[in-house]
Amino acid sequence: MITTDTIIAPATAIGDGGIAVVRISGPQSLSALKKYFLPTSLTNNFRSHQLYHGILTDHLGQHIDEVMAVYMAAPHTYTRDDVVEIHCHGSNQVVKTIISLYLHFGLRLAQAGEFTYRAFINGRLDLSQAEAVARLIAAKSDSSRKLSLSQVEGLLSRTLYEITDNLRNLLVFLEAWIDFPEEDLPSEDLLRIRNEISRNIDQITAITDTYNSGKILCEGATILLVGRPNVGKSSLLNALLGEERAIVTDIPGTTRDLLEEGLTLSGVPVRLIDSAGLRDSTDPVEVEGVRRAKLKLQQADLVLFLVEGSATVDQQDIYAYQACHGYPALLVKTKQDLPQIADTSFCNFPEYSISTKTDYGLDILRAAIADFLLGEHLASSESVLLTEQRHYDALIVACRYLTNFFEALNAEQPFEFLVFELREALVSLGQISGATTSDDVLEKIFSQFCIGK
Ligand SMILES: Nc1nc2c(ncn2[C@@H]2O[C@H](COP(=O)(O)OP(=O)(O)OP(=O)(O)O)[C@@H](O)[C@H]2O)c(=O)[nH]1
Ligand SMILES: [Mg+2]
Repeated sequence: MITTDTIIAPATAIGDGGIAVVRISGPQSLSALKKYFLPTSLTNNFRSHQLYHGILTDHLGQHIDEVMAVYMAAPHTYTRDDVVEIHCHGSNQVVKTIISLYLHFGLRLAQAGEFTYRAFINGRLDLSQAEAVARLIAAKSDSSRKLSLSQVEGLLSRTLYEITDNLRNLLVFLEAWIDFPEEDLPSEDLLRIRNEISRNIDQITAITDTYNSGKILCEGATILLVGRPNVGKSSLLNALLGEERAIVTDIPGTTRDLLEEGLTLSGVPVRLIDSAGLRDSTDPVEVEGVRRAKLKLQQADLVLFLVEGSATVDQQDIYAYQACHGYPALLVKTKQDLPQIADTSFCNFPEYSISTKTDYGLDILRAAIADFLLGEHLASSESVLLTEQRHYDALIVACRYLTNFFEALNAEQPFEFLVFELREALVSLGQISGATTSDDVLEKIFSQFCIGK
């Protein structure tokens, strides 16, 4: 991708709005602005980072729109190149006219993510930060926003930079020793290297351990409500949602299909799925509902297995229990407002009692779900939480090379072997920051951005 020409794109979403912003980046930014923008102050000497009011005209001097414009001189800009932003009225037609005016002038329409790509190439962001920008734009929950922002601000990058820096120093040190094959490494150096590598392995493992939680906080967890007909699954869905979303009746077999709703439970974004009551039915609609519910079990991050506290446990409960067995699950005893007679000793999931009539136990259940899904990572917005599969994979590979290194060191293998493992670990870590990422991977990552970012 060429990175030295001047690009233009709408920076705000297509559609009607109060204002829209057109962004220009590259060496011709200022001359492009001066060519068609007539500031009310009649200045021709635009001060950087100052907003000017004026009229944008076309090449015949015809008014296009009354706008505000800002010129931002490199390097204190998003792309680190000269940037101009034109704030016009938020009409598609105005934006289109401005863009075609400047395409005619000689600017190029930016590709998706190209502004951020320039920020990356110019060293303003590393690759993991650029990816977090895309996540931030797409964030659908508050936790996802917070996590993405902390990554844009460099929380993960800084931690990985520290590790990379340490490994690089070790590499230089060991490479120097290769030139003296007849000499042994002093024992204090050996000890130091061993300690440092094992500390780095621990640091990386601590980060990879957060991947599940990070993914849940960013993308949300899937929770499936399971139990025999009439236990109160749809009632629980409604209670957690705070609205009468699902049909509730006292007729067993009311819910036939999967019903999915998004909500936030104690700060954790979840997709709650109500399902058909599990039982061995002959009704073809119900059979299909049960089949779908069982299929969903495999994708659930957590299963809520419901048993009616006010009824004796029967064969259908056992049938439903067997379907949930082996999946991460909590037992929820329902209808606590009625006399409790269910003997749940057949089930070894952690047990909670609720009533959707009195709201008894719902807060405790919410907290238990959040705790189950995130555990120790629940309140740790200050620490690194991994959200990208790509980062996770690279860290796992890096960790493997470091473990090989550690073993080779203990086995007193030649320095050449040690150096090889260390170099490979650094290549893997560099894939996260973008230092060693191949062009096609870069292209794939940036093409997922929206136009104008
Ligand atoms: N007393 C009492 N009744 C409840 C409670 N929760 C649900 N019920 C009643 O139990 C019946 C069944 O509730 P649903 O929520 O439809 O049960 P379900 O598990 O979705 O049933 P299916 O869709 O048929 O599988 C309804 O009559 C509800 O009013 C509760 O906490 N206390
Ligand atoms: Mg139901």
